Amino acid sequence: MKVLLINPPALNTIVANNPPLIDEERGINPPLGLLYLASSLREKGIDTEVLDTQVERLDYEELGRTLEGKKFDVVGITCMTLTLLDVLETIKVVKEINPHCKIVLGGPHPHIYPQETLNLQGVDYVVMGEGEIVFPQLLLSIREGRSPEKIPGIGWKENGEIRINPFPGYIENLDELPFPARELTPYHKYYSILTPRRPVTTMITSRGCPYSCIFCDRPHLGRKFRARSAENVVQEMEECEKLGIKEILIYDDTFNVDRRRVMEICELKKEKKVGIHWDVRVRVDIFDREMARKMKEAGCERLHFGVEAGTEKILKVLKKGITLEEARRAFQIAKEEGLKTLAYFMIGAPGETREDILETIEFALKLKPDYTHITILTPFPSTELYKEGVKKGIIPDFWGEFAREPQKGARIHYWEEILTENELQELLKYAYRRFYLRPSFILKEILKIRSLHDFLLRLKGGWNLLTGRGTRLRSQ
Ligand code: B12
Repeated sequence: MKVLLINPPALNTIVANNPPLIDEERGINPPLGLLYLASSLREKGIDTEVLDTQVERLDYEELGRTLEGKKFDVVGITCMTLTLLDVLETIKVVKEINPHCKIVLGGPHPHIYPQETLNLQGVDYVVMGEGEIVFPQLLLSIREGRSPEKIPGIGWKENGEIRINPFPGYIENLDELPFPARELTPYHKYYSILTPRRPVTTMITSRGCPYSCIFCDRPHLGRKFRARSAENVVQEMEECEKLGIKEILIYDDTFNVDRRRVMEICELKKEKKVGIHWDVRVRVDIFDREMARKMKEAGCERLHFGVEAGTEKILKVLKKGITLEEARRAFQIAKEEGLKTLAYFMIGAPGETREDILETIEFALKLKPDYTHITILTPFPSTELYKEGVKKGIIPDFWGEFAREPQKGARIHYWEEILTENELQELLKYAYRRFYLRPSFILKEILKIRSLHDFLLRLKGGWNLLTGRGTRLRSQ
């Protein structure tokens, strides 16, 4: 049995009020979830290939031509709510070339909407939650022509009826998982605009987040913080270094939940002389000077902090659980210890006025981060914000609608109780101009240019800022 795992093209992705650079211009990241699956399948002797259409820059015609030369019995596709249109287009191409192959979808979207996803044309199975344990079991049942009725978290169609097995829960010991099979993708091609070092890769050292921000939900990975040991993390870093990778972007929801583990990772990395650079996402309230020092000594380059708002009032509404003072302190420490910073903010929260947003913009400027990423608060499916909005009638159940009938031009609904979407768009543009068109920032960026590619990306970003492009849905 031959399995092909596909990261679909990002040609119809619904982009929720992005900053001036759209995803692909910010860099191309490996499809980490698929690489985890690939190594688990290979460990079980299942012949597996990964096709990352994004790094190969394939459109649908080229995808078709690439598939014509391949043999495969099962195709697994990773699926987010905002990438669903591309997933469906990919299924069409796959089924045209190989009508008998089975299509399996996994990722956040089928986890949230298993029933709706199974109702879509061409979808044979969905896998909820993490796929490393159950996907190999599903493949075995497909090979043997058995119904997957005993495999937890699997959804499928039987005699025209949709069946969904209860969700299995999360993988407890992440150290038991084999490292992602980076060698199955052209790993030398991944890059990020945040760093001149190439190639980059991504990594996950923990799964799950115990905090309760109303705007965020990752139900496919859960709320319980599950962390890999320092030994396991540093060993993977070492392997990345051996592959010639120059920087690792660590995508844990919150890297510093367990302080002791952070210290151990940094110490062990230094001790084993693993020199590779890295960056992480951390919370301001559980960050301190000693942690910053250790991270810097261990080759950490950049810290991403979710600050979200510049007023205590909105921080409370968002249930972020941090204060402005904690944010100020964290940025000061990071800067003093020589770490670069990226601050995330959002505008358009429930109860937020124009004055609140202007205060947030001023606060963002005062923190003096190296980069700022601001978005209009997007109610993502299954978040507390989304559920509240639908319950109160402030937004329709538009993601539910989209999950049932995915159509191009689908519109994201924002929290328009006080400010309209247009007003929020204008404020967003204003915020970006205030931050990125400061002479001090422009000069710093010019000094960072290392290549023509770098220069062109930055030029494009600047142009988008001036013209306001990139702040709208890409599918419209
Ligand atoms: C890194 C990351 C990115 C990276 C890389 C994405 C990638 N290809 O991996 C970048 C920056 C490119 C990115 C972009 C986007 N992202 Co993103 N991203 C993440 C992040 C932080 C980590 C993903 C990750 O590596 N997880 C670790 C691995 C192990 O988990 P996983 O990928 O989910 O895979 C596991 C399971 O889901 C499952 N699985 C996944 N695919 C499949 C397929 C099969 C066949 C099977 C059986 C199982 C399976 O098994 C895997 C192994 O356990 C998550 C948040 C999170 N904590 O997950 C958001 C997240 C997935 N992103 C999200 C979004 C919205 C986006 C964008 C649409 C944002 C936008 N532009 O507006 C774009 C879409 C880009 C695109 N067209 O592909 C949302 C998705 C929400 C949703 N309901 O769908 C998340 C959950 C964040 C959030 N807001 O809550 N993202």
